[in-house]
Amino acid sequence: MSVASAIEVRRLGSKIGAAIHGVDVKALDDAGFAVIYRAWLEHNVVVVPGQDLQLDDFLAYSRRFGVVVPHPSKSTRHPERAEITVLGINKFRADGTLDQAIYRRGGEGWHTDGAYDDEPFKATQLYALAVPSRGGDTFFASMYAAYDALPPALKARLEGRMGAFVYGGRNKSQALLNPEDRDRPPALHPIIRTHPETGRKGLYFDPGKILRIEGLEPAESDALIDELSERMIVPEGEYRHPWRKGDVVIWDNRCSYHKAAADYPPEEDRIHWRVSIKERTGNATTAV
Ligand SMILES: O=C(O)CCC(=O)C(=O)O
Ligand SMILES: [Fe+2]
Repeated sequence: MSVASAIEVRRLGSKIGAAIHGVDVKALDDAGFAVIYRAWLEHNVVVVPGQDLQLDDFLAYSRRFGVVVPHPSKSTRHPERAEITVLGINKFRADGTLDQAIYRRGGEGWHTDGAYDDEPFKATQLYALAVPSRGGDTFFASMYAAYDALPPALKARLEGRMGAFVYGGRNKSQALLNPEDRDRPPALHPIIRTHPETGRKGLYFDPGKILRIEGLEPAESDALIDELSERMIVPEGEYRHPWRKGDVVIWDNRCSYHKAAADYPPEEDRIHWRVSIKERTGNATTAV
């Protein structure tokens, strides 16, 4: 039984990331879960190593964080559980060539999941089923640290400004979407976004999904997007996760960025189950 008193929280990065020890997420009472949830709000990325989960165990644990919804990329959904995306399978096409959209998924740059949605994913959680012999880490970085490090004049210039975000952004990178899901209108979010649970401000930004900053001339918007792309990652706000089979990792898309290293030997397996989690209140409908 995973009870609160047996749970140990260990910090990973200096401003982001914590590991939870002494837990079996299948047997976690409410007080034990409260310890994990509090650690997650404080550290934004939480790693629970050494878990042995079936599909429904992973879903049941994930639902404690919010509403688990199917991801818009229909072709990569698990055949038996639409809410679970399988990362890293079917990498090779019938002709033997590597499908870069699958191999490099999440590796094109720093991002936050679901910014293209009016109600972006609160969290994303991965469960590692197979890890390669080298490479394949995931990088995380804090939006709070990014905001805190902005020059005061830039903070003032961004306050109240909205960003317009779409899947694929200015490059229209939509290879993993079915054609019928490709032309959705942009979602608008404040660039300086207050976290609904912690009340802290973060730099809510995603260079691969933002189209423009509302209310600016196109050239000024592009220049500001370039500047924010430079400023979004502050080194002391980073944590790099080296995966082990059995790791469960959840990140808070409201206050952190991440990217996959996309550098492991392609002939090796790197397979995760992934869920996308929305807030429990509000319009918790599917993202499609
Ligand atoms: O595979 C990874 O390391 C992260 C992929 C990613 O960006 C995601 O699942 O949202
Ligand atoms: Fe992602």
